[in-house]
Amino acid sequence: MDYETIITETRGKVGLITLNRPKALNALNSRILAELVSAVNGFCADPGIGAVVVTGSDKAFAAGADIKEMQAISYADAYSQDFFVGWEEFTRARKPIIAAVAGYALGGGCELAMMCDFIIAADTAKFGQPEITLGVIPGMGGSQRLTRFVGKSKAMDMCLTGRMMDAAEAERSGLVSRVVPAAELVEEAVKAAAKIADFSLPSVMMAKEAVNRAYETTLAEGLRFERRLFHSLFALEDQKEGMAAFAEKRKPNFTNR
Ligand code: CO8
Repeated sequence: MDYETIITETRGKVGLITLNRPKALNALNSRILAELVSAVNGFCADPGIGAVVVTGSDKAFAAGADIKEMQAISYADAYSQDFFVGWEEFTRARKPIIAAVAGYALGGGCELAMMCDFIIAADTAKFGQPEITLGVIPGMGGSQRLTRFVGKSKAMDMCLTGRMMDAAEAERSGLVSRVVPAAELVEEAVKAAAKIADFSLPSVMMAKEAVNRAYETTLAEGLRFERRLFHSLFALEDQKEGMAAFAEKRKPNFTNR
């Protein structure tokens, strides 16, 4: 499929999506949302793909929702169309998605990165929720996900002052999993995704589901959920293969069965 606002490619078992609205610093409009969701769904449906990387440009992962598209929207339209509800579909992807962030990840851009399973940041990355400076508040999950990532004090600071956080602070605060030199960002993210894609896909998907459950439920329920998933993995050939390979001191050959 031909896309206008993103570029898709495959690198081995990794699907790579590059946001591509350079003149608007990858501002997220309805078109980019539709294309991103379509690309992610396509990669999730492709049995040859085990993980996905979403990245932007050197200057901006994404500088937020498209302010020029949003500015004329009435309350009636925003409410009745449930404006931007489509982003929820992005979070329903079952294969892992890594955000590779360089430059600005602001507003909806920061929120998109947080919708991914983890964030690898270039040392040039800058995260922020500057919506307050526009007379609004985060609307794609920033007030909720940022608070879970970095805690109340820092999330309040970010959402109330609109200030940006650099890559080092983002790593210190738990927002990003690792920081790499900007020139190596995509290569490092694809390498991490390729490593994941080499594991057994059902166990990768269950690991993602189990970690995500930690955000949605009590500890006792989460532990029970994890244990039941763990038990179910013993029904897979990949569990037999993985453990046999360890005992036989060889590399496992997972077949996703
Ligand atoms: N929307 C639309 N266009 C943008 C955006 C944006 N978010 N960000 C940048 N652009 C455009 C600029 O208008 C400019 O276009 P033009 O050349 O036509 O004037 C071009 O990108 C380059 O930008 P700048 O000239 O401003 O570049 P600078 O290097 O000087 O500054 C900044 C870079 C600091 C990133 C600056 O562009 C900026 O502050 N951008 C806006 C950041 C922002 O406020 N983001 C939050 C947006 S609101 C949001 O994300 C809400 C999400 C929730 C929605 C949920 C709905 C339910």
